[in-house]
Amino acid sequence: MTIFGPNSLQPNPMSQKNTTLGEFIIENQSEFKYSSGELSRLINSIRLAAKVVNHEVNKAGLVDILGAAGDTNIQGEDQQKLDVFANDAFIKTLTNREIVCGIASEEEDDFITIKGRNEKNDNKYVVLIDPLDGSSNIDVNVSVGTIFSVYRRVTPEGTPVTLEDFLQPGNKQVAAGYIIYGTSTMIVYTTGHGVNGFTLNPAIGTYYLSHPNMQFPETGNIYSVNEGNYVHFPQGIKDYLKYCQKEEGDRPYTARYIGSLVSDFHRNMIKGGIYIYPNTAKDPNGKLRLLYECNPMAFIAEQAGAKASDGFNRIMDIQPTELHQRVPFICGSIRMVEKAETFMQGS
Ligand code: AHM
Ligand code: MG
Repeated sequence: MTIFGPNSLQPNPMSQKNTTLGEFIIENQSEFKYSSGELSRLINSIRLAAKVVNHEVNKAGLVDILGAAGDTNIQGEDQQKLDVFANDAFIKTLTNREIVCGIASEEEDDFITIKGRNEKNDNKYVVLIDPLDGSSNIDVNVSVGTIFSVYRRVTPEGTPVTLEDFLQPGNKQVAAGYIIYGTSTMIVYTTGHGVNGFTLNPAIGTYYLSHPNMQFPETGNIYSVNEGNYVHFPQGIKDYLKYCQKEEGDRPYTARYIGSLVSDFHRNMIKGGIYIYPNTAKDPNGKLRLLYECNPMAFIAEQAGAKASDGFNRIMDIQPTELHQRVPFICGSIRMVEKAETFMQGS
């Protein structure tokens, strides 16, 4: 087995320097258009919470094994606890760094106000987060993730945050990323200067730059969609799926659907592919949430040369109106998303 970092037997071929996430943040913080130390503190708090959640998610595997031997009810409770655990871990870590003035989470009905040092409301950033995305996959030991999105507040410093600070379009994001708790744990993030991926060496608890300057292939042969909902899909998506399955040129494409957005996106970014969660008759706005699922993934996608759309509009240009707003989501290799859009717009 190859373990990257100081204890590795072989160097990671993609990262000859063995750069750690901490070093990378410091080396690149001048690219951040606001105060350089702020970004470091933000990403540092996220990577710390990610380690805590990673540790707990790994233990969930053990609980599953024990539970499967005798007590399935407790597994269900543990599953719920993990969602809450991840939520608490991120909120606690982000609250303690005196940089975040508000957090919105999939697990919270309303946003949380953080007052900062001396109760002054002078912190500058809001974070929107899905603490444990795809959590129904935990009890079957399949990859899950965390998704985060960061904005600079629009209301004046010194006043409590308002909904307006959270309802910003994706094109105003200053950073976004995800953590994938997979066969290895990775943080992948962007601050608007490309996308970089860092793999956790669990032996020493350090993330190493393993995937510098990640790029979506322009096209690919993977489509990821819950085809069980096919009958409820809009005609444009039905037509696009028939196109994907047609024997012609480089088609038929391969279907790959984990049911964990982070994992499906991550695979498609590396191999080339398209992820689709359309509106259906049952869910007229789709299932995925604009603010802490679609926007951050769209920012990463665009920074990696890909595209994210609702079939008609750029995801990051949609003006949000609600914290937990849902939106149809088509995201991936640019040529594939453009093709899907032509089917949507032609139908
Ligand atoms: P969640 O935030 O409740 O976990 O829901 C989001 C997840 C995505 O990760 C995944 O792509 C999708 O829901 C799967 O939905 P479905 O089971 O309807 O295919
Ligand atoms: Mg989610």
